[in-house]
Amino acid sequence: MSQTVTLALSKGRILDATLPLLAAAGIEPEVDPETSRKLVFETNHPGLRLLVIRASDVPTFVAYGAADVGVAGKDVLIEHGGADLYEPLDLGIARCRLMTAGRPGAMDAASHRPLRVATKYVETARAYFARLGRQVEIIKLYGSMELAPLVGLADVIVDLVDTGNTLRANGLEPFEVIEEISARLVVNKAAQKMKHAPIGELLSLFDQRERRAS
Ligand code: PRT
Ligand code: MG
Repeated sequence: MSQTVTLALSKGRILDATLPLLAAAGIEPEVDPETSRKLVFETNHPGLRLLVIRASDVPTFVAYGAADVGVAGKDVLIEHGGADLYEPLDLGIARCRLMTAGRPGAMDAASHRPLRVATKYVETARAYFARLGRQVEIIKLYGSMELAPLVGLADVIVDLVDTGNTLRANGLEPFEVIEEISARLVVNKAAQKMKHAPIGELLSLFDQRERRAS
């Protein structure tokens, strides 16, 4: 990689799952991004630097070319729209499901009025309930969606579910799967042309790991 490639990641699950893939190829950040307050990290690979940003900002940074490549959950990509990005690789990491959930029977309780849905996935939820032909009122939240049905803010939530422990701990149950989620590699469309070789190298590095793991 003679040109520098900028890879956008987010703290938490995405970083936890991506750093081992890089490490397996001998690539290490200069300092641990999980604990550092820095936002830009050089690596021991002269052609690769990392940006560590909010998960939901990854598609935006990559779409505008502020990062060449990014790792983002399919949930975030669906909500973003994604038409302005290439999505060449399913990394198969950070898996979960985007689901509807609520108190038992909550889907049927509100049959005489629009169902109130709390979520941070406003566009995805709107499209999902439109497909079902169900009238909804969507309430945008930025986190702790599980609280909404408990305090009467919403009938149901649209949120990510992994083990289901968070739902159970709050007396909620999962209803229907909207999407199976995993982390994807996304690429800026101009960078794909301008930095074809180094981006291809990065892709094959992630791809090989995926093949060895499966
Ligand atoms: O925190 P911030 O608002 O900056 O971003 P974020 O919360 O989106 O980041 P992060 O690191 O929490 O999630 C990044 C990505 O990880 C998501 O976009 C998903 O693609 C993926 N992922 C995989 C998950 C989960 N599994 C997951 N279980 N993201 C969140 N969760 C949460 C879920 O929202 C719920 O609160 O975990 C809870 C449910 O887990 P269980 O095991 O109790 O069911
Ligand atoms: Mg979070």
